[in-house]
Amino acid sequence: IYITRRLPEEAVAPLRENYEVRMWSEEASSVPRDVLLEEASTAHALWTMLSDSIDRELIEQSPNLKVISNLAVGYNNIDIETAKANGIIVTNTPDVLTETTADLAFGLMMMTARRLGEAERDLRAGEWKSWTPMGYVGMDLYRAKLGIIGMGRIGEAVARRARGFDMDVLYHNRTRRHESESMYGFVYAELDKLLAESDFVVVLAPLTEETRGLIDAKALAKMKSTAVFINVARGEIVDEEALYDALHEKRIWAAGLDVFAKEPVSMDHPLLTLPNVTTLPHIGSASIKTRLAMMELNRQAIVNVLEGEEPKNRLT
Ligand code: 8YV
Repeated sequence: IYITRRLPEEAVAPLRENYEVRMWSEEASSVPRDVLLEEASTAHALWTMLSDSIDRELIEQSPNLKVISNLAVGYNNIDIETAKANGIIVTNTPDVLTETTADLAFGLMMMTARRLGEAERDLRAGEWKSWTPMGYVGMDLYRAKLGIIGMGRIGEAVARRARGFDMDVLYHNRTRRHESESMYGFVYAELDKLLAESDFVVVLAPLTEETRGLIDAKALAKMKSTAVFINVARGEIVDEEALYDALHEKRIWAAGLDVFAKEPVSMDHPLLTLPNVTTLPHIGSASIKTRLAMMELNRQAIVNVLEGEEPKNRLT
């Protein structure tokens, strides 16, 4: 079994009893490509992260591989079709991270709309010289209209939280969620209508060929000048240059980003120069309980496949 990032020993130890486990040991870096290729070429199982590109080249030169278990619900880092064609089982970690990621989405909405990061940074920098009547004024969440693009498990968990803030919820999704429409009063909208009417536009869709670049200059132009845009899904869903222009020219009010097209984001990324951008380092699922639960799912799936049993959360 090869593990591509250093994981806590408690998550890995149960595997060591019955299997030969190798793990990339550097805490602060992801495994270099050449090491990953070398390790994968003899491994029966790979425990992978979003930062690993599990592509055709890797899969085709790893003849022993039976299972790839990804520490994420998203799996856009894995060539699923090639894995399938080679009889490799791929699994992910849905459900256990839903509520934690929805909490983060709400936190980022609050941070961005009420300028919390900026306010804290200024205080720590000694900039709190006096209170000013219009200092740090932002946008309200309560009774605002929330538009959710991608109404899967996490989207719905965000929408449920919004009820506590008396928000109206619009959603756009490939398929209608009739049950939550009638149970919670969430309203389906075509994308253009959602963009035009929402005070908060939150992206929670997976990265697919359909969603890549979905939020482009045209989509941003439809949004209100007072809108707050939030992305806790994948950076590539947004055209970052178009987002920069819209924010710079104040055609939308602010953006909160937990994700970027290229991660970790480079310090000279233009979006980081804007005062109306709030950023986080991709921490949607980062609670202790959730990360350990995700690891347990991965570990169990690897054992299941290696023992000839059916794993949960099978993607191929
Ligand atoms: C990842 C995520 O778990 O689950 C996903 O798809 O984006 C995060 O929760 C995190 O980036 C670790 O890979």
